[in-house]
Amino acid sequence: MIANMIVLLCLPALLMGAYVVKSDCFLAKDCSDIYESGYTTSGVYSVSSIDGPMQVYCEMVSGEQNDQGHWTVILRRMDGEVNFFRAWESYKWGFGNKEGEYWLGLEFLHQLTRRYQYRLRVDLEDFEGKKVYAVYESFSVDGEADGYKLHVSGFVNGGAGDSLTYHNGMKFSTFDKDQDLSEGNCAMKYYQGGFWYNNCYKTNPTGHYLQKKDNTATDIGATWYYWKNNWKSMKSITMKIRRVK
Ligand SMILES: [Ca+2]
Repeated sequence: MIANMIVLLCLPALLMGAYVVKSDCFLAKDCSDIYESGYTTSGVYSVSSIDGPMQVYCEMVSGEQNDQGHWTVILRRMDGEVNFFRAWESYKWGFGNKEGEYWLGLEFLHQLTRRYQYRLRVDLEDFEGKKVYAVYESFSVDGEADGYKLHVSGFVNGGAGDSLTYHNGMKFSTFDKDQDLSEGNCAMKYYQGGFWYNNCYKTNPTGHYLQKKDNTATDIGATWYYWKNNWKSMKSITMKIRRVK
């Protein structure tokens, strides 16, 4: 309610520790807009959504690990503080803590990527501190009527290998909404969370957060097959997008 008032007043404001950035009375649609408005520090900012202002973490840093920066983070795992075993409605609208672990929400992803072209970057870190990444030059998500189907293409290898193309064209699935290509329910079988499961996955970034390597916990971790197979859970996973047009 306060945030809506701020939009009506059309004044920059500090809102609960998050910067609300506007240009010509419009709330930013993503972190690129915020960056171009002169806010170049990584942190939580507010962007517009069909529900009004929504908080998101912006990675503004430039450099090798983040190339041009101004990424809009759509998923982050880093400490296991947030439970990702959630129902369809949670994955639709998003959940978690924007300062820590969260899922931004399928509806927001659809609204953004139906209007503009986006690139996706996945950053991975293992418990030994090694970091790799994968880039997909094109990323979009269909609407709910089409199951929030994923479209990714244009893989660029940053050492991680390509675990996401296997999920291209898949609808999103949760434990209470099975749209995968498995005879069973991938989200239930691995009792993890939600993802664009196929039969079932080559990456499961919403899987259980395992504090360290655990060979007894095959297939339940937050994994990326073509880097660490399906039994080494990541220390951190970040999926983030940046507008290219
Ligand atoms: Ca199924």
